[in-house]
Amino acid sequence: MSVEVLDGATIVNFVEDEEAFNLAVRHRFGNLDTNHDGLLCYAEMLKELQSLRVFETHYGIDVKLDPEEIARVYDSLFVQFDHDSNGAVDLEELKAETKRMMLAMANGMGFLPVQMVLEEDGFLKKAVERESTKIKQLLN
Ligand SMILES: [Ca+2]
Ligand SMILES: [Ca+2]
Repeated sequence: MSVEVLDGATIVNFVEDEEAFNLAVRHRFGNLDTNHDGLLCYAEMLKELQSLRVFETHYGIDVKLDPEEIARVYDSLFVQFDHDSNGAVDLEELKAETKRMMLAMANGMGFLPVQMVLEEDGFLKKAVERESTKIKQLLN
């Protein structure tokens, strides 16, 4: 985990950089697909769903949720990724849904930079890294 400052544009630039984004999704997919069958089942997707941190509040207050409620939310998130409803998430589905979610997040953030705690190796972290490499290249 690390604290980074990012804004909507950083995310949009990353998602629209086909090469960088595809590479990040493929890398993520490979990490999640622990049995290497080219598909993510629910158990494999759980790690990704948890990293979306839907239960984190913005105010640092821990909400107590019962496990059934949490399972229901993860179920509905999984269905959102599984576009063709075959019970597994393939690379294209992961890519499409990650893209959609990141763009939605960027929309919500607008142009004001916000400070966020980012997971190492997560998509947002990659977006920030990509942006800072680009800035360094411009400065050189
Ligand atoms: Ca698998
Ligand atoms: Ca599917």
